[in-house]
Amino acid sequence: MASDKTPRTTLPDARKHPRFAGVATFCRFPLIDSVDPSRRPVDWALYGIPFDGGVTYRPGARFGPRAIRDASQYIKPVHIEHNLNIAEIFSLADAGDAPVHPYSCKETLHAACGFAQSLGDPNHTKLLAIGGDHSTAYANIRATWERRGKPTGGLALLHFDAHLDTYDIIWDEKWTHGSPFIRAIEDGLIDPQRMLTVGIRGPVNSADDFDYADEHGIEVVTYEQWRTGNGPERIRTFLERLGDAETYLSFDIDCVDPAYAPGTGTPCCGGFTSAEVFGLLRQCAGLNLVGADVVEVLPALDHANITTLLASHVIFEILSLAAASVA
Ligand SMILES: [Mn+2]
Repeated sequence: MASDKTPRTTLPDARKHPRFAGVATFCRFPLIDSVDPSRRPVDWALYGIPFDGGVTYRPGARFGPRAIRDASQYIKPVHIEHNLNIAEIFSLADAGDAPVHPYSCKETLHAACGFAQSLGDPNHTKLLAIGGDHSTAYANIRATWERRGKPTGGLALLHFDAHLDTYDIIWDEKWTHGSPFIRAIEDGLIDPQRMLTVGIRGPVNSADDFDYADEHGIEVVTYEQWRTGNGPERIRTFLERLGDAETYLSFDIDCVDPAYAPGTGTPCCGGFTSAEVFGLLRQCAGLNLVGADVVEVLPALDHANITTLLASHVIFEILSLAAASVA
């Protein structure tokens, strides 16, 4: 797999600059201000949204971006199954953290969306947000839609999660980590007929929880349907139906079993292993991925960095599947 291609992302040589030294950026990518856009337009800008004011249970995901940066120092650029080097295919940059308003979910989403829209070249750069709780996904979906989806209607959505996240109002509040997709659908950012949610499992509050998905045509594959039922076939059919539609990927770390991802706010037992979820992500190669997020990592409840390490590998898998589609 030796290559003589010029890298589009300059990474520090780990044989000269140890992975445990220096200021941590996501996956050791350069800071966005150090990338000369006239020489090398940024293909994917990664940025943090350190906000957890939208949670309904255990807080702490505001510390996610910083902890994931630290754990991601061990990410290397070559994906052996896709047979590619993400640093050769993409110019990748860490754009720092979006501004947040810790006492206001709505103001945070507005500020984070504005920040995301300012990154790189609006006609070219794609956005990968690292949360933060799942409410922050709305900001990156809106910024991505402004860049990509607006002329063609709503974006397609691939959603990995233990929870549906289409709950309307919780504690009199419309903007929570249970509601990013209902708000994005209401605002026309996401086309529910081209939305797939994978990894759902119980217990749930009420059987009615599934009504919104049923009424709007959202394809829901529970973990058990994936493991023992027709889930894999339905996922394949969904991906074929998407074709080259502009697709956003939202990855809640709690789709993975708490044995593999204990550091999260609303854990749900009996989910994907790390290897299973990597397999699913690899199966999505070929998608026209135009934006993504990785959310709900709660470092204070993590053990031995299991969850932050997994989140950084999920970021690598997402960038690699995007690279596999253009390589
Ligand atoms: Mn979620």
